[in-house]
Formats: sequence, C-alpha cells, structure tokens
Amino acid sequence: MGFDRTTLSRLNYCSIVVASPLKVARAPVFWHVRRMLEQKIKASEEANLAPYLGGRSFAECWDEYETNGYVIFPEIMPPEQVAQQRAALTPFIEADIRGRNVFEGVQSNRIYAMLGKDPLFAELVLHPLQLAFAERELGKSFLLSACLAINLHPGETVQPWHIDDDHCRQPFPRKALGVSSFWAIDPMTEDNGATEIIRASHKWDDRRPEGANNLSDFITNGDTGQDHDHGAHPDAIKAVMPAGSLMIAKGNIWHRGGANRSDKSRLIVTPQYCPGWMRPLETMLLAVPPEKAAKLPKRAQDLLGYSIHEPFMGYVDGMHPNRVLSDPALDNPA
Ligand SMILES: O=C(O)CCC(=O)C(=O)O
Repeated sequence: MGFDRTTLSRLNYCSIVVASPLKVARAPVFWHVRRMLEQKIKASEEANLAPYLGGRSFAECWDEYETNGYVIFPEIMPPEQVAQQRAALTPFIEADIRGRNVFEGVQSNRIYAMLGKDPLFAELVLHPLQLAFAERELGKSFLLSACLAINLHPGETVQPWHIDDDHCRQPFPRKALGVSSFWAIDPMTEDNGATEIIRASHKWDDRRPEGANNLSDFITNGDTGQDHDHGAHPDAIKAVMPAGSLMIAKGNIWHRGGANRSDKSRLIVTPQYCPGWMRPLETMLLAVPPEKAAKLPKRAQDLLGYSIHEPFMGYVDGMHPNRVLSDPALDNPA
C-alpha cells in the first residue's frame, strides 16, 4: 500500500466516522496509525529532497535557515537545465529594458511575469526544495508572490538594503511573511554583484542598516546619483555561488543586489512566495472580468485590485495594473 497524503486524509475521515461512543476505544489505534503514516510521509519527502541537500538532513538545512535567515544549496540544477533557462530568458534580456529607478537599478534588466512568458520557467518556481521551505514557513496554501529575472550589467551599483516582505508593514521582530529564492543562472561572484545578505537580520527589531531603501528609491527617473554603498556591513555576506545554485531566504531578511564591478553581466531568477491568506477573500480580478471592471467607477476598480499598495505591491509585468483597463480591445471584447 502506498502511503501518501491522500491516504492520510482518508484516515482522518475514518477517524471522524468511527468517533461514536461505542467505537471511541479504537481511537488510540487510529492515532497510532496516523502518526506512523505521518512519519512515513516525512521520510519519503525527505528522500525526495535528499539529492539536493548535499549530504545534510532537511532538519539541518532548516536550522541553518532559521539561524542565519538564509541557506545555500550549491549546483543543484544541472548545467543543461540552466542553459535552457538562460536560452528562454535571452530574448527578454536582449530587449534590454533598463530599470526605471534606484531600486530596480538603472544598469539592470528586470523580467517580470515570467510564467506568463514561458512555461519553462515553472521549473524554477516548482523546485521541490524551495516548495518544502515555503510550505514549512508559510503553510500549505502558500502562493507565488513574484517571479522575476534580474540581469545586472557591468557598472551597476549596489541596490538599497531592503526586505522582501516589507509591504506587510507589521511591527518587528516578527515571523517571515514571505520566502524568497535566488537561482544563479550565472555564477554569483565576489565582483559581479552577488546578492548580499545581512546574516540573522530577520531577528532585528525596527533597526535599519545604513543605505536602507526609502520611498524615493522607487520614483521613476528619480535621483539615481545617491550612493547606497556605505561600505560592507559587518554582518553581511555575499552569496557567492556557482551557476545552478539556489539560495533560499526569509522574506524579512535585509539584503540587496551587489555592485557589478566585473566586465560581464550577472543573471539570477528570484521566485518569491507569500502566505495563502495574503489576498482578498474573493479573487476579485477573476470574478469581475476586465471589460466589466473597465465600466465601473475608478474607486470600485481600485477596490477590485487595479491599484498599488506602495511602493509596488500589485504590479502586473512591472506596470500599474490599471493599464489593463485602458486597453482599447476592452471596448470590443471577443
Ligand atoms: O539582484 C539581486 O541580487 C537581489 C535583488 C533583490 O533583492 C530585489 O530586487 O528584491
């Protein structure tokens, strides 16, 4: 008999059905079997992850993630797969659309909405290792919150320090409300802009490092001359790792893209996840089709989700979502 989550939920159902006074005596047997099944599932999940853990147990990797706020898995994606991902990204990189502000990086390309561009990118989103971390951190119903590629050109300067789940605006210290992963498509090196992380900063209170982001960093064509580089933070590391490696980090850890002082570009893909509750009760953007939404008052459109929670939560392919409503095709829907 195969033990899987379906078996376990059937067993839960059976436990409810037998919970009559006459049968209560059998309950401990069910609990015992349930525990045994849970252990078997855990063992088989661990076995599935083993090829990526570099000889460590999942528990050891999780402890490192809890302690430092991040954990690195070197070279877990085979070179052929990395090459396929790069090939699929190449047309978007060649379009060479540069970042619009200090946060995006004016010497960087950002490719948003990746799953809308090529289904191949689902491989980076669905890797079992990062899903296991996201599920443990955020619960079973977690969602994909963003998935973008970031290509730093030579000459790119450091990004402002930031945390990825900042838009939640909850007081610190607090639990992570996101999980971010970083796939190295190019090697991340000392001098090509490897992501920098302030170790254990997910445990900080409302302290902010020098060079932390502020709202002006998101203004299009704002002051790009500011120098966010206040030198190396004493607790910062550079996530130096070969191509095909994965770093998984807590959404509340302080980090930034590094400065690219090399003569080659640096490409990563960063899928990010959030808890399943971080959305409206009803999925309004699907419940109300765009052609109907286009005819509603502006405030109603905002409430449906054609709006931004500052600085950029709710974007669509890097743009304000209400652009969809000004599409002339909406006047003559097919
Ligand atoms: O480019 C990088 O290394 C990190 C970028 C990043 O953290 C972000 O834009 O949220």
